[in-house]
Amino acid sequence: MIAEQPIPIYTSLVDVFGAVEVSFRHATRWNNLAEEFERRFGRRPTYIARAPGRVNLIGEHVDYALFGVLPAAVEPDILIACAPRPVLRGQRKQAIEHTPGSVVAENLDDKYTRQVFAPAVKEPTEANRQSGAAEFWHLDINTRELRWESYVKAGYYGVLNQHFAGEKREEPVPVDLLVSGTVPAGSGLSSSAAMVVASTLAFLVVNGKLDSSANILSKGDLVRMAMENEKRVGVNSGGMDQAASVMCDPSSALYITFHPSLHAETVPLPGRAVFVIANSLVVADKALSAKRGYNLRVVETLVGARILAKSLGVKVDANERITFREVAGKFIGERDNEDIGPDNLENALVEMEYKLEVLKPNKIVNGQLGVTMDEMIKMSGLSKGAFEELYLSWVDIEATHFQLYKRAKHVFSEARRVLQFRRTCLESAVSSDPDDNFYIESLGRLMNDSQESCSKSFECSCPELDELTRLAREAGAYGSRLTGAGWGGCTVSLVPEFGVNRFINKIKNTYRPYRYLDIDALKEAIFATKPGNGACGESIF
Ligand code: NG1
Ligand code: MG
Repeated sequence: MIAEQPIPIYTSLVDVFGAVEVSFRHATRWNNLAEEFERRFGRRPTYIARAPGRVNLIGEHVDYALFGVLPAAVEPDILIACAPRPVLRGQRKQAIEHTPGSVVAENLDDKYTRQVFAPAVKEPTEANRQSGAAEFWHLDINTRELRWESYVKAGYYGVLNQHFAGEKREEPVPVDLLVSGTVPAGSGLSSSAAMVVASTLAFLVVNGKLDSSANILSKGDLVRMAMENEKRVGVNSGGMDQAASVMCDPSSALYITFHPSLHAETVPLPGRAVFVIANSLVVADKALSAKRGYNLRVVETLVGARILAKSLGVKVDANERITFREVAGKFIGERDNEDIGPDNLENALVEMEYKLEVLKPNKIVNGQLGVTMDEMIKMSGLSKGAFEELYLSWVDIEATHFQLYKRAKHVFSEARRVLQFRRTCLESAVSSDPDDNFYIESLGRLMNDSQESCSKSFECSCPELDELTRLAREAGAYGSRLTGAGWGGCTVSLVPEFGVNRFINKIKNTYRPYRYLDIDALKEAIFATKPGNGACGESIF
């Protein structure tokens, strides 16, 4: 079980990347970071934490319906070099740098300015103390603005409250840290999860919470911590991003399931498959578009699940926000806390596709498949008050019509494509003919179908993403689709290994927004990546 494996702490770069992969480029970047740390803070770092970004190969907008997803770690990553700061004896605690657990955080990229902060001790209330739920430490995190240090603080927050909240009131050490990141921010490659994972890991180890065999942290533990920690920045993420950053393996994707609990399994990818990531350069403003985008989709899919359950005679408690995955399980007799497994699930999805018709409105007006708020409430069988409490009270959305049928059609077909993609990869791994193009072509087709469904049914694409995926297919990709939430950000294309450079050049010449980029910006906008290693740390002696 991957989730139960310990987080690897290495003592050499060869172990971090594997002997074959440790390139001059990697070694140079790690050494430069250590040297720059020494130049800025006057001593060597004791530890470097690494966490990669991720690309979702298939399975978009299905994690919050609790269906499985298939991401892979990418090579771009976040490195955090750190060391405890010595506290001089007799020093008066005037400057913030001398308070317990204070942090001086710097970033190699000078657009992210130096930050100094310290956690404050919170006196727990008696009720909290008794229930054991007390949070002893508080860190101010600005959730209204996007700030780089918020992700560093988010990781630290969880470490403070999990490891320094006991009765003996141990104090966290003051820390200096230096960040180097190559995951482009805001492009759907989850630089946020990489930062939170690396930060969580760095603060654990610099505080001696991971320094012996008695202090082993499992990959699953780190995922759960990072998921909770990232919520501190104000994002209710599904868990895919942190799991991928922590648990991925080279040459494989990760099949992550969330029902009945978090579980991950590696899925080998065909050796000749290269994934090229291309940024549409449209920046998806998640906060602004949430009302009509992400959050609206969450509501549409949750309400759709309740109506479907009702029509199938699946029992749902009055205050339960049942998901499509749970409805599918109950439909074929899955018990609580059971997982019927990929094959049974695939059969259930096929069988259920026809049942989704109940989500269509009685009257289709102007070809529109949407229902109004009143119609939707009526279909749910709930009173207006109960409906609003359950589905609208915790989220801000803006819509006159709700596309329950189209969204469900995407979720069910996408969940099935994930299972087909997984099965195709497993079959390819045991195939006797490694040169057979059948498997890689099948994977490409599934990716194209996913894009079509994201664009037409889930409506989370945009003209630039549609254009870029079309150009990718014309340039020789087996398949191409948006990755991440959509409405902007990156695409991922499956490209034959021997044609990667030609492919990239073609896109550079045909996707208009790339014409205005200089060489460095282009390198960040479009690049090939093979699945990489998940998070780890290196101790420097
Ligand atoms: P991105 O846009 O890559 O952050 C978001 C969600 C995922 C998932 C995808 C859509 C967050 C932090 N992540 O990913 O959980 O729902 O959209 O598949 O919100
Ligand atoms: Mg993110």
